[in-house]
Amino acid sequence: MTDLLHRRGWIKGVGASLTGLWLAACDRVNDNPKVQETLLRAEGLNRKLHRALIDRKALAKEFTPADISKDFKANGSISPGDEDYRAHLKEGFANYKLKIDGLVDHPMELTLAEIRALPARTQITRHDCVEGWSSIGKWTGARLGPLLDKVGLKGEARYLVFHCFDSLEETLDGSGQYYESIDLVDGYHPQTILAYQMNGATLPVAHGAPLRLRVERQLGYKHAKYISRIEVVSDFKDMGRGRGGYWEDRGYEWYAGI
Ligand SMILES: Nc1nc2c(c(=O)[nH]1)N[C@H]1C(S)=C(S)[C@@H](COP(=O)(O)O)O[C@H]1N2
Ligand SMILES: [Mo]
Repeated sequence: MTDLLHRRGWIKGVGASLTGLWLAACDRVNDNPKVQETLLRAEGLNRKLHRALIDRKALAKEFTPADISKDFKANGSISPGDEDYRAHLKEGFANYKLKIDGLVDHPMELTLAEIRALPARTQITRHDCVEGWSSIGKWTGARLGPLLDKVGLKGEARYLVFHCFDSLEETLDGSGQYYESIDLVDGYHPQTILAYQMNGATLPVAHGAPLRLRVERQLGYKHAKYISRIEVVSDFKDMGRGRGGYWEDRGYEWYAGI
């Protein structure tokens, strides 16, 4: 993970410019107060960037079984009518396969049995929806980080796009189909999982069966339900209406960190 961030210049960029600034500050420009002030401000900015990255890797709060909501609200699509989804549901998802493709070395199609066999994590977390409600639930799923390592991300990979089975809005151009995207910091976050269980039971349809994203440092709409495909991209400009997600295309922020 740290390697990957290094490769993408996240950490290296911060470290290198800090060193550069330090050397410069100790050198010939030392006596120019104006330059010095600018340098100090830039260094402060780099520290903030570094701190921001560390903050983004921090864990979301986890709760105890006693905290689990009796009635976890289901929101948005709760029973997709889309034909391909209905067909999978009818078969109990026996022929469901999660596609992972795009900027990867080894595109994959995984059955639910294969997904259940991947390194898993269980967590009790609070889900916060922008509409102003929260619920606490227990989620079990495959950790996304190890799966990304397994498919192998290409150097240009920047975002993970989660394509979903459901459309919330009927449109001619397909832009009513739910989708969401996250960056690699969230993709590799230890609490980011592809959940197939909720509160110890098979994930219910209302909550995104057979597979939904839990990305615990983000608001509710980033947690894609009914996932059909994960596409690894360098950019999402040409997708949907270009803003990185169904709700982003309708005005919500792409970065919905909590
Ligand atoms: N595919 C899909 N994913 C989705 C939605 C949706 O309508 N379709 N709604 C989002 C919103 S706004 C929220 S708050 C959560 C709700 O998840 P829940 O039904 O498990 O509470 O799912 C998110 N993911
Ligand atoms: Mo939401």
